[in-house]
Amino acid sequence: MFKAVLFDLDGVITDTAEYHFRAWKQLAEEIGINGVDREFNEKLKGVSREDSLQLILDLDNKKVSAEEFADLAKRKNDNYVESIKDVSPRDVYPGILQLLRDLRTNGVKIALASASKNGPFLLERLGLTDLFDAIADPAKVAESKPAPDIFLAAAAGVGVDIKEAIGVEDAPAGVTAIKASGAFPVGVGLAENLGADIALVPDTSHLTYDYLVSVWNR
Ligand code: B16
Ligand code: MG
Repeated sequence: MFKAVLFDLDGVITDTAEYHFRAWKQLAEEIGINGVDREFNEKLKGVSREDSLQLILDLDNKKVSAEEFADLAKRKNDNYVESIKDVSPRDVYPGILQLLRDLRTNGVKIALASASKNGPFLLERLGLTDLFDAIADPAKVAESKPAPDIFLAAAAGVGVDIKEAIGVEDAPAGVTAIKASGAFPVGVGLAENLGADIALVPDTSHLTYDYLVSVWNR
């Protein structure tokens, strides 16, 4: 049996993937870059703030100074933080609270493996902090998703061998990170985005404890 579940946050626990998208789109348009649509956004999901900004600038071959780069990243984050200030427990995606409770009841460790530096703040707003045994710190890992580092840090945080852990992700970069880590990947979303070779649920209401047990034993 698996001993830990390592959760991505944005797009798995709550709908903040949408707020990230809107904040990036607004920033891009403010600097005259119009290519940040939903299709392009799939490339940004799970990717760190700095790497996301670089991908957006690359859309238009735009070069900026280090100072301007830092300023743009801050502008996006200020915008994003403003949009999540009213997040509440009602915003937890369907099925997630029950899943976390069932994992605890069954002695399975729970860790956060989010690229977001706003992760701890969001877990507080969502009322979920106490259900998590560990939160991996994205500021302390060498490489961000699609590198495996954050999932390895999350498993280490709960003292579980990565091979005995399930990773849950909504983003292509995140699925690649889980596969590279050696954890068992479970995707939330579409096969056309995440690949048809992993266990997939269309949305979190299907992400039950029994589902995880069944795919683990498949
Ligand atoms: P922040 P996840 C990721 O979170 C988001 O998917 C991605 O869009 C964002 O750029 C990244 O966190 C960094 O977030 O700017 O708040 O530090 O999906 O790994 O939970
Ligand atoms: Mg995500």
